[in-house]
Amino acid sequence: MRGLKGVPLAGGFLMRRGCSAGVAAAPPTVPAGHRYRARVLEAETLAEVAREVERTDSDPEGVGIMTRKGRVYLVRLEGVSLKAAPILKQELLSVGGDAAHARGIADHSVSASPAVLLATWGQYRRLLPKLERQPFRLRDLADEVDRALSAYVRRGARTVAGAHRTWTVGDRPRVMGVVNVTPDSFSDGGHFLAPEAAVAEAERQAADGADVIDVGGESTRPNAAPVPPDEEWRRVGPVLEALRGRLSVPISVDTRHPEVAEKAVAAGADLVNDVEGLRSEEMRQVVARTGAAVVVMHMRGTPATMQQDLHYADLRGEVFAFLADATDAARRDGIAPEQLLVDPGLGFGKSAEQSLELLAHAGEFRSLGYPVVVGASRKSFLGWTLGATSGPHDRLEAGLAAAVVAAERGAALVRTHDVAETVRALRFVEALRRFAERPPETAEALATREPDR
Ligand code: HH2
Repeated sequence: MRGLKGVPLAGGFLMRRGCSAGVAAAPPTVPAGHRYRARVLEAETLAEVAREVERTDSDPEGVGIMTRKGRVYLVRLEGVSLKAAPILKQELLSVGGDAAHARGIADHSVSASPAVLLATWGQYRRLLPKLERQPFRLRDLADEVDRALSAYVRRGARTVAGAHRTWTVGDRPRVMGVVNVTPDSFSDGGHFLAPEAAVAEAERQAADGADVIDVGGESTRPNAAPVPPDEEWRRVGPVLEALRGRLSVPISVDTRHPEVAEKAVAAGADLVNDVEGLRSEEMRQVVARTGAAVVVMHMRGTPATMQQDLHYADLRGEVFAFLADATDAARRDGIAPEQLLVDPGLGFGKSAEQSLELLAHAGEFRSLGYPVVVGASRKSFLGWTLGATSGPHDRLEAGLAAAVVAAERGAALVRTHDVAETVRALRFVEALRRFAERPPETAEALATREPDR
């Protein structure tokens, strides 16, 4: 490759015109300049692509057409069968995209393969109807790709349905404040064990701009001793009773015990924050019966065991599969889509590097179609980036940076102990997003923001 006299390009080379292998080029007579002002544009969303195309004074009809070509979306699939994979690749190539799959598909040494599809919005629109006419379950595959893409590009307000009220997320990054009524939580243990202290903290957080208050009675830090449900209720019950009708924002109960969740909803909680991700059938029944909203969080094992085995063959794939299966089971058990939120569970059975990977890719979980919650506040993976001696209270700035990254990736709700600071940091993200996503002017281009059915 070097012999091509190329310019390094992130692992590859761009060939200079007029150069051939092994032949030295004549030195340029004039220094390379910027006659055309060549500038690589940053356009993440289709709206941004449309605005850039518009600014060439392009024909309005052309804006829509070109916007669909302006950004490649990568979609990963698991378990594509030996029979389906070659057809999928062929159909993608026929519309100008491509698909990666295992080498073993060619020589039939594997029976199934993961796949990564690479195509523009317009290419997917042409691909999906073609796949619908194909055998080997490619119709189902097309439907799932369609749903994932539509969910991923969807931005803007949506309603969450709680037990006693509905509220809005997605219009701007929102904040879930944490109040731990525990003696042993890793960062605020013992501060709010007295009900009056917990109620005052909840009121303070609401005044500071929290959009939801999450009240918990059991620490789920690594190796925490489990708390029996009756003890957990003794802690959170009086706080929830006292808060009933006192706050204008919804209340969440952070519990993995169905009996606590049920009593909490009866005492006014709107949302159940289940760190066990609705693994318990009884919990799914409580949520379905009470109509509570629910955060489905990924955790391996229990807080007592979760840090014992940190090996994942495919971290993001495993977390995604868990959340997909858990939300599918929830829907089968009568929980409505508007009740569901998902959370990759940073720090829950993950190393520091793994939590960073999940945070960096938090936007992928939007493909599931539910609002994404991210909790990084004061966690040890933040400390890991700062050096071994840092404690939970040295992590404010890193926690704010993590909140900003999560919101930028499209998290709807950021869970934090530092409400006032996080609200201020996320106002900035909101301003940035509103600017970046100003709708394009032409109606045709606007239409490209929506799935093109
Ligand atoms: N993190 C903690 C607890 N609950 N819930 C969701 N949905 N996401 C999280 O990341 C999350 C959570 C851990 O933090 P904290 O409650 O402050 O600590 P402790 O479990 O020690 O009480």
